Amino acid sequence: MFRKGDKVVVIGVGRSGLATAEVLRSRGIRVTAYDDKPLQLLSGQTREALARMRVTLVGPSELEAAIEASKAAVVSPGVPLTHRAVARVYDAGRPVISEIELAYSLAQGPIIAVTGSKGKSTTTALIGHLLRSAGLPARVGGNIGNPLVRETADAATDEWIVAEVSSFQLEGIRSFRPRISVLLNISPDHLDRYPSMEEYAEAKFRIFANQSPDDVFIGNADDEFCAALRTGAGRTVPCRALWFGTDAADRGLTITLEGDAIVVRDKRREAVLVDVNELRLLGRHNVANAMAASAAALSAGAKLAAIREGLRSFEPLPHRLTIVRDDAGIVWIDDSKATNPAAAVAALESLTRPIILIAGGKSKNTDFTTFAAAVSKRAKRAILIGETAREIGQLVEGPTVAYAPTLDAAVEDAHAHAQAGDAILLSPACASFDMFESAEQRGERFAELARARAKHDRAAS
Ligand code: UMA
Ligand code: ADP
Repeated sequence: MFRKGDKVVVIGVGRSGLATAEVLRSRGIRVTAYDDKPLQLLSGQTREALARMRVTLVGPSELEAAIEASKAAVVSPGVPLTHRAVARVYDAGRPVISEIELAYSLAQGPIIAVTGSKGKSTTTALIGHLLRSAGLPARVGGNIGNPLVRETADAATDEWIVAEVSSFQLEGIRSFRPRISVLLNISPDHLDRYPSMEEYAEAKFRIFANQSPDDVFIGNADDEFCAALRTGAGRTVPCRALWFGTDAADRGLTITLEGDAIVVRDKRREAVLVDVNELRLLGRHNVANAMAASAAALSAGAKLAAIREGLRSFEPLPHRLTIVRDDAGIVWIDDSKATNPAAAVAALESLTRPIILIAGGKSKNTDFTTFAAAVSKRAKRAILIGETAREIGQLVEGPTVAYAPTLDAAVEDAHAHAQAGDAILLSPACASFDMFESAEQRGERFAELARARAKHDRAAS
């Protein structure tokens, strides 16, 4: 894509932008960076990294000249394509590409790309685990946290690259073509960036836009937006499609659920993969993720026995329905990564204990009606925090609703009202950025507070 000596502008100097700059610099490409934050507001680490790579950060007044001198711009996923800096790149007639497009241009091995509103990280990590269990070399990267460009730049030709890709990343692709694509589900999310669900879904559909007839698409037949692709009435998938879903009577499904058994059915066989009770992952939503990951691993050539073993041994990722404390009869569950209503509904439906829920946070313009109905049905107390607290609280009927100014105060309230047998669940249904730097930081604070309460309880008894 670029030759030694070319100039490139990198827009946004977070994880994605810094990795892009690093990989480009290592190939002798000259990089200028732009960020809405001026240099003095960036972290010491970022400033050091820019200095080490000899990348200059330009301000708004120098940006135009930098773009004019450059061949293209690589845009970080958090920067919308409507951003004024990106508009200037378009005005100058230079290509705007995303980091995953750059990553793709460097990739030597085959790519499995996973998208969806929820379940991406779990499914991506699980596919990596299943491939490795089957003895197939694999790397995992992308939206999951480690920028894809670093992984593809280092990968060997026979290594599978399992990439979690967000709608933001897919907006900026041109030729990104995964050998296997996975679309898990589409539920309301990021409606602060997309004007409608249709436009959000279109960004997700870009995952298969460049696939060829020899490639594979894996879709969720239970999901309304995915299932529409199956009828062929509207948009169609340009390659072989495999479907997973829970309707055992549907003979068109390659992976399905019969009772508690995940079953694989294809031309060659009909075999039970695993009993869902053997999974270490909680909830029906994770059964869908396990089905999707199994379909991807099978398509990549993994053997059934290895997939079976991998499904049994996979541990849930942190902050996704993770038990952080279990004593005095009370279970504390960190589900901070439930950053949209559908994920929080999945959590409420996965637990059988009485629930004291802590929810709320930064708005993404999603509707909370379905979530509030699930709270009304499943929670005994809802403690609401952050920007969206009142909006959610007004919709909840039945359980006691309390408002807390901080997560610390919410945990205090939850602990004061918990009885043996209860679950204290942090499943916010919202982003974290109104109170925390990230969902991880929010989850870590919750776990820290839960453990501190444990010490306090032990000291008191
Ligand atoms: N910035 C601007 N202007 C803007 C927005 C951001 O200048 O309008 C600057 C910020 O000041 C900051 C930098 O851009 O310096 C941040 O870039 P970024 O928001 O793209 O974040 P990164 O740190 O590069 O992380 C990104 C993904 N973040 C987003 O898509 C928002 C990470 O996904 C991903 O793990 C990482 O690249 C590595 O690939 C996070 C995420 O929240 C987990 N993703 C969303 C989600 O999962 O829902 C899509
Ligand atoms: P993503 O990477 O898409 O955000 P994760 O695997 O990190 O997805 O999970 C984030 C949150 O979404 C967790 O709370 C998890 O329990 C929930 N979740 C995971 N898979 C699904 C799914 N298929 N449907 C709804 N919620 C899900």
